[in-house]
Amino acid sequence: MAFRSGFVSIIGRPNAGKSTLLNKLVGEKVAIVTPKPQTTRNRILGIVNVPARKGRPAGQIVLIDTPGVHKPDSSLNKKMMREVHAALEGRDAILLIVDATQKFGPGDRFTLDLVKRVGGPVFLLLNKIDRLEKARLLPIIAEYSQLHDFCEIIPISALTSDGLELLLDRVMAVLPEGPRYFPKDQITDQPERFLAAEIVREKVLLETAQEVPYASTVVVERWEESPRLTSVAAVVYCEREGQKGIIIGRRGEMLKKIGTAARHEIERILGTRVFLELFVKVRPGWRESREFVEELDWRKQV
Ligand SMILES: Nc1nc2c(ncn2[C@@H]2O[C@H](COP(=O)(O)OP(=O)(O)OP(=O)(O)O)[C@@H](O)[C@H]2O)c(=O)[nH]1
Ligand SMILES: [Mg+2]
Repeated sequence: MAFRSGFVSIIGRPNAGKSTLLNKLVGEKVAIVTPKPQTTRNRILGIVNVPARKGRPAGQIVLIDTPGVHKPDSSLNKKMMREVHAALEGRDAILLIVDATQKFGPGDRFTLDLVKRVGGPVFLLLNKIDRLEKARLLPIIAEYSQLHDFCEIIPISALTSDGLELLLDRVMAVLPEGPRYFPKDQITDQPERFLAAEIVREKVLLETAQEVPYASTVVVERWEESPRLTSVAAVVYCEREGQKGIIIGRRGEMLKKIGTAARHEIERILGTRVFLELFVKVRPGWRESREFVEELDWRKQV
């Protein structure tokens, strides 16, 4: 059977489990994951090399993780929705993922309409079935099949990998014959320094509450590599002095905790020791600045 390949976007509401699914299918962490909605702010490519197995050809799936579909207010949120729209264009298939433990609401309706407008094969993934009683699944499948002519409705757990082999089989079946777009050992197109900034941001999101996670962003300002040590300086931007105080914490304890957790993870990914310096700066209203928000996009930087 001939090699197949294609571009497949993962679309869904905030917190549905898009980035968890991306990481599971890629087999490495390429996108950050937190329990807070609106964690992902950019399109993130993850490359999956699918081995042949009975009845399935070998191939390469280029997955595109996206920010959760929401009603944008700030410049940051508008940028996030532009990323979603960019991911919808010219794809070979779409994975529409929903949290099956949540009731279908107006936000889900809006997301579905968005996906319907672009056409092409759409798989509906009912995620988080590890938290759902089996008996509840059938009525949910019946309800969704009324809403759109999905290619297939597949119950999965991105957390436990339940249903993911089936998903790969089904996606491969709709992909065209095509080349290997990326070398076999490449898992993402993000530069390491951007992934490092994301990991710091993940720790800020995990450690802080209320408005602080949403008002924070991370920029790597210095990146120096030697064979055994990577030296990184990053700035955590927030919008107010009070938020800065929270991120730094009493006697700097919070920032230390964020830095240590991030450093361990970046060391694991890079395979070198990492010297990580973090600074916190206030930039009032940065989320409203279209210019600043665009500057944050690594695709604009490289
Ligand atoms: N129980 C369970 N939890 C899951 C599953 N998939 C994801 N989660 C959890 O759901 C939360 C959100 O996961 P993410 O992967 O960040 O969701 P997302 O859709 O990328 O969210 P945004 O980036 O904010 O749009 C995290 O706490 C995950 O651990 C699943 O299959 N089962
Ligand atoms: Mg995400």
